[in-house]
Amino acid sequence: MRLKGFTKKQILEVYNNMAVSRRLDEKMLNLLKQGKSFFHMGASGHEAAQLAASFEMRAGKDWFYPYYRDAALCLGLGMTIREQLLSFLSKADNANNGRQMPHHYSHKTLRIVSQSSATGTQFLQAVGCALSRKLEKNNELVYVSAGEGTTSQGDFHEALNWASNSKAPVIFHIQDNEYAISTHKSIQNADSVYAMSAGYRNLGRYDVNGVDFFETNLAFKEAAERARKGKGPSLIVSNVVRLLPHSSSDDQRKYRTEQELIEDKKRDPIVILKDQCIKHEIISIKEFEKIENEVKKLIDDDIKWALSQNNPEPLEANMHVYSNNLSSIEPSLNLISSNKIVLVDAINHALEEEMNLNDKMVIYGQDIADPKGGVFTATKGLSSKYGDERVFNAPLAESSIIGTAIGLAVTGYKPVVEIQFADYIWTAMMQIRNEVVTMRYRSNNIWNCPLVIRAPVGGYINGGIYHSQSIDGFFLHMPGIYIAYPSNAADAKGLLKMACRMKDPVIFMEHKGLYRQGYASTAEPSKDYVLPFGKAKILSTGDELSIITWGAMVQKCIEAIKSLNLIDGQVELIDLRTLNPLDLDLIKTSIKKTGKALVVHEDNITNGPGAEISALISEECFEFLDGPIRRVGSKDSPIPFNKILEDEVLPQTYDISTKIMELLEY
Ligand SMILES: Cc1ncc(C[n+]2csc(CCOP(=O)(O)OP(=O)(O)O)c2C)c(N)n1
Ligand SMILES: [Mg+2]
Repeated sequence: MRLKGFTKKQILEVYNNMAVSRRLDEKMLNLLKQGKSFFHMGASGHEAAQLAASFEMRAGKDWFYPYYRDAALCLGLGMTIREQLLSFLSKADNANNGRQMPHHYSHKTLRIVSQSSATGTQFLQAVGCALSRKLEKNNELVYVSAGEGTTSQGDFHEALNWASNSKAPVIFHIQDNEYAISTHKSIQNADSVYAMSAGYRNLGRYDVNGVDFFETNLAFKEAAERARKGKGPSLIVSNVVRLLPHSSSDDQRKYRTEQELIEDKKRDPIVILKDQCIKHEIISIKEFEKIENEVKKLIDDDIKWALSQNNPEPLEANMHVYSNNLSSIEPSLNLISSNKIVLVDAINHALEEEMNLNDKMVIYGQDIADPKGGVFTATKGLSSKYGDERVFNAPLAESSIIGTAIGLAVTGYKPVVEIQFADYIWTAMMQIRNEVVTMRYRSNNIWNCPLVIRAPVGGYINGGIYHSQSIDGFFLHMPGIYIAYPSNAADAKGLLKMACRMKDPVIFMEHKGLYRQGYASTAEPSKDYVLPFGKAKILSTGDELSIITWGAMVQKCIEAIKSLNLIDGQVELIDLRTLNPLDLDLIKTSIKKTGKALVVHEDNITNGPGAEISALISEECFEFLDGPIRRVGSKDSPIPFNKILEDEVLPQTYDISTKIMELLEY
C-alpha cells in the first residue's frame, strides 16, 4: 500500500526524522535552561519541507549548503543525533570543535559544507559548487537554503543571476516562515519571493505548502530532475510556520499576536503528516506513538552520552587558522633569457604555466577573457588557449566572484580570480572576511578554500579616488589569508606560481603603476622559479639604518637613497615581498645590526601596515634601537585625481629621503 507514491516504510522513516528533529528542539531548550548550552535555533514547523528535500537528494553524493534552521534536513541526510548534540553542547567534536555556534552544520562525508552565521553568503558558494559539478560533467546537485528574510540580501539575487545564466545544477530552497526575527515579510520584500524571481531565464520556480511533506517533495522531485538533465536551477519557496521564537534569545510573543501563534499551530507539519496517514489508513496512531516513544528514549540516552563527552582543549583555540603547510625552499634563479619582461607579462606567464600544470585551476573575473584579456592584459591569451570553461568573464559583481570561487575551491578546484580594481573589492568583503578566511578554522580543518584573489592596487597612475586605493592594511588585520605584494617581475612570477599551489587563501596585490614600468621589469625566471612566502629580500646591505618596504615603494626608496649621495653600506633596504607571512626574522637581524628602522608603505598611515610592523620592532628589538622607529605612508585622505593633489597625498621620494636623513643623524 502506498500514499502519494510513498511506501509505508518510507513514510515511517520520514516521520521518524520529523519526530527526532522536534524532540531535539524540546530537549535542547531544556538543556539550555539547565545552563548546558547557550544558544538554540529551532526547526519546529519546518520539518516537512526539509525532509521533502533530503528525500530527493543523495547524501554523500550531492552537495549541501543548509542554513541554521535545517536540523531536519541534516537528519534526513544521515547526520546522527549525537553529532547534532555535540555541536549543540559545543563539545570537542570533529565538525567544528567548539568553534562555531550550534546549528551551523558541517559534515564532510555527507558533503554538508561548513556554514557561517552571515545570512545569504551561502547562495553564491552553492552556485560555485554547482559550477564545479558542471566542470566535472557529473550529475551531482547542490542544495542551498535560507529563510525568506535573507532573500533581501544582494547575494541572493546575484546567485539567481549567475545560476540561471549558466544553468547551474542548484536548488534554492527558501523556507518562508513569514518572519525574519521580528520583521514580517510584508516589510522585508517588494513582493513574494516567488514573484520577485520571475525574471530569471532557465530558473524553475515552485511555490508550495511547505507544511505538506508530499506537496513539497513533488517540487523537489521535479527540480532535481530538471537540474540532473542539465535544464538549470530551481527555486522552491516552501511556506512554513515558525513554531518557536527566532532563537533562544528571542520571545516572539512580543511581536506576534496570540491568535497568530494559534493559527500557526494548526499548520504543524507533523500533525498534518500524521492526519494524512491515519485518514488513508496507512499508519495507525499506535504505530506513530511507538516511534515517538522510541525517539524519546534514544534522545535521552544520546544526551547522557553527549554530556559526558570532552570539552575542546584550550590549547587548540587558535589551531587551523592556516594549513601550516608553507614551503620555505628558496629556488635557484634560472633565466629563460636575458631579455626583460614587464611585471604584467610575468603575471600572465605565471598563470599560463600554472594552468598548464593544474587542470583544476580556473581563472575568471571581469573582462578577463579574450579578446580583451583583462583591462591590464594580465590574462591575455589564456581563454583562447585553455577554453572558456576554465577561463571566463564573470558578471560585474565582486561578491559573485569571490562567493562562487569559495564554492569551487571547497570541491578541489583552484580558482585564481581577478578583482578588476582593488578599490572595488569591498562588495566582496563579506565573502572574504566571514567566509574565505574562516572556512578552515570554523570547520576544525575539515573544509578549506585555498583560492587566489589577484587585486590590482595602488596609485601614482592618475586613477583618482576609485582606482588608486591600497588595501594592505585591511588585509593584514585579517587572520586566515596570506598576502603577496611583489615589487618586480621576477618576484611576481615566482610568488604567483607559489600562490597557485598553496593550501591557503592568498590575496595577491599587483601594483598597477608597476605593471609596465621599466624599473620593475626583469629577465624572466624559468618555470621552476616558485618563491616561498615569508622570505624578504635584502636589496642593499647597510649598517646604519634598515628600511622596510614593499611594492611600489621599493623603487621610491631606491630613488630616495640615491638622491642623498650616501656612502655605500649605510642603508639596508629590505623588500618584504609578502606581508603575511612577515619575515620578522630578517627584519630583526637587520635592526640588531643597524639599530634604526624606517617603514615605508603606500597605504595611509593610521592603522596602516607600518603601525603593526613598528609595534613588532619595538616589542622584539627595543634593546637594539638607537633611534625612534619612523614611518612614511600616504596621508589619511582619499587619493585625489588631479596630479598636483595626488602628489600631495601619496608618499614621495622627498618624504622618504627626509626621514632617512633624520634617522641617520639621530
Ligand atoms: C548578514 C547578517 N545580517 C544579520 C544577521 C542576524 N540575523 C540572523 S538570522 C536573521 C533573520 C533571518 O530571517 P529569515 O531569513 O527569514 O530566516 P528564519 O530565521 O526566519 O528562518 C537575522 C537578521 C546575520 N546573521 N547575518
Ligand atoms: Mg523567516
